[in-house]
Amino acid sequence: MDILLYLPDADLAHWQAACERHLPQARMRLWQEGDDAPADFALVWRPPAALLRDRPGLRAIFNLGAGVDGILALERAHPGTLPAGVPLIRLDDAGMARQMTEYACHAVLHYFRRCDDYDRQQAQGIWQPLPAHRREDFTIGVMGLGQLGAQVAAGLRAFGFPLRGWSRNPRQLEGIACYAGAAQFDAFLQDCKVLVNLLPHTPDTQDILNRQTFAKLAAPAYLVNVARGGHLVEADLLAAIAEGHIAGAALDVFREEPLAPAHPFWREPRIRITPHVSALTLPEESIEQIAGKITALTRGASVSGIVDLQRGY
Ligand code: NDP
Ligand code: OXD
Repeated sequence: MDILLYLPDADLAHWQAACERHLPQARMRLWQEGDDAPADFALVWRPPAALLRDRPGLRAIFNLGAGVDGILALERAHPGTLPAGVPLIRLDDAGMARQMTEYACHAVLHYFRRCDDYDRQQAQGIWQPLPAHRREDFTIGVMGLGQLGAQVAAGLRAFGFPLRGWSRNPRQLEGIACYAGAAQFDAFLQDCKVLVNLLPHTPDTQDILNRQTFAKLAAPAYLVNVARGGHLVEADLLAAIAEGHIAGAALDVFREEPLAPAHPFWREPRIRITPHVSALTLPEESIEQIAGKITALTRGASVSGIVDLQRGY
């Protein structure tokens, strides 16, 4: 069995060692420019079109992340890159939900406990206790209740905050008021003090974090965007912060990554920035999951995580 790996900026030796442990029967090679030899499976993150197009023998493509917007954008730009009939399979959690929960809880608690204010006070040498936020007024809305969003909502709920969630199809999650579809979006937003975005980036969700959305939150509100930069209208966030409607934001993802040195977000003290690290792809967990799916596919069994190309996630 031949496996082709493409994962820029990763510790590839680590990935190959994990592959040897979980798929000892496989020969894994790193894709190099000009490699058009057969492969049974491709394990890729934001690959060049030449890696996938017309690849002989390809039985499945494993996306080495949860979000497939990058690879679907490649298909839109170069139609036919994704070979017809070859499933595209995303990572199902694979250790990312716990990381996302840690990140979201940290961001929310940092704001809830007024650490942003105390950081600013410390910078000026000010000792001044501030009134606490009331937990019962601190409704948190989680956009996207999938592999990651559902666990993030459950993790935040453990701190006793009122929790809401929003998805495309109706969901039922213990202790979380669930809303679904465009028709219930406004009701979901109303009274939220914090918005945590865990939607996939699709044509339906592009620019969804915009001035109109912010206006429906309970001011001043806080934003945690850990999904994709394409969800956020950056100028609208800066304007909402300047107007005081949004108190601040924790942003892990950006329209252009890396975020350009001249970007105004760097100079807005109410925005906290991390470089797309809220949930990293973990080699051991990912390869273990993929190995299980390869074994199942080889037996002719079905697997979870097959991307619906029409839906876009
Ligand atoms: P899933 O596909 O498991 O879940 C997506 C959720 O979003 C589902 O609940 C889905 O609804 C909902 N949804 C999709 N479209 C809409 C819509 N138009 N309106 C309302 N709800 C919608 O994704 P994951 O939880 O695994 O991941 C979410 C995203 O997080 C990824 O797509 C990726 O962009 C991002 N991510 C970021 C990382 C980082 O390091 N910053 C790391 C990993 C992921 P339904 O349940 O009805 O289908
Ligand atoms: C992902 C990511 O989608 O790392 O998995 O952003």
